[in-house]
Amino acid sequence: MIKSGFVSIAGRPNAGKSTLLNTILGEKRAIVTPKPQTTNKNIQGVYNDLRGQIVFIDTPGIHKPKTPYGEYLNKQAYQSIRGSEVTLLVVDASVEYGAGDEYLFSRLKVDHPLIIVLTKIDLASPIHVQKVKEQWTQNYPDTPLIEVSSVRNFNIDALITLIFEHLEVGPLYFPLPEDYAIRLENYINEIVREKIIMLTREEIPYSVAVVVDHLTESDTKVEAYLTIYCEKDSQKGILIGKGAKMIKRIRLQTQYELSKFLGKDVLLELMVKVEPLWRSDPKILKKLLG
Ligand SMILES: Nc1nc2c(ncn2[C@@H]2O[C@H](COP(=O)(O)OP(=O)(O)OP(=O)(O)O)[C@@H](O)[C@H]2O)c(=O)[nH]1
Ligand SMILES: [Mg+2]
Repeated sequence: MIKSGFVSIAGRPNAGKSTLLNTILGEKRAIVTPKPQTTNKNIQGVYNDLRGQIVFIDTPGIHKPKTPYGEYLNKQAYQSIRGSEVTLLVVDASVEYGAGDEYLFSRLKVDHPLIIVLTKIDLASPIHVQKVKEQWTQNYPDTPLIEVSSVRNFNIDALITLIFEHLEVGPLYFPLPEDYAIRLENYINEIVREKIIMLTREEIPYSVAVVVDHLTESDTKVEAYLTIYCEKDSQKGILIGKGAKMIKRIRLQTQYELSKFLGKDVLLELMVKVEPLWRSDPKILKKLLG
């Protein structure tokens, strides 16, 4: 099992909700225009990564209704919010706080975690963003607030991390992408390589190949056995280090980073092997390149 949950994207018309969804998904799921009331029904978009699954619901903008149609739009949004585990309150940080925001604030009732997302910060001065921020912090003290720009893809990863912090382990609502297991392997592999590059001298990084030999994953733990192939005994010596200190540092730093990202315990076994011709060894290349 993984972390999962429904997350509503709510806010005033034209705030930038659909653009945020599209940026998160990396595809055009919801239409976007400069006009308010572009989204007229709840739109679902499923986000998967190694930490879990988020089912986003992009909702119509909440506004003071003047027609039955307007009431219908608001109702769609309220319905989605009621059924969510987390709600993102998307605020256009480039415009002044006004009556529309007050209306939204008076109507929005959530019985679950709320995250305030100030968006379009690429259009506003830092002073203006600060003013909007202060107003919303006053409205919702002790509520997490994050500044993003969908157009610039700024802070979107941090927003996803923040959402996962508020989600619990839950069911899988939609099948995971077929390459999920490979993605996890690749990710572990990348982090090990990053630590090797950061911790060892120049010649080492280009001489090594990291292969995940075995991987198991449960709700709370990831265990993996990896082999680091290098070309010479001297390189093996550097990778292991005096008293095995280097390999321990590589392992501990990788475990720390992975477990922070995945929200699980991570246990790694790292082996260093000399394989002068690993670049030509079909077995290693197959493991490396799939
Ligand atoms: N510069 C900039 N423009 C943005 C950003 N996010 C959204 N926009 C623009 O803001 C306008 C409204 O965006 P939408 O995503 O349609 O807003 P919405 O909240 O879904 O609007 P409704 O569906 O009508 O409620 C569009 O012109 C977007 O291109 C951003 O981060 N930066
Ligand atoms: Mg929209």
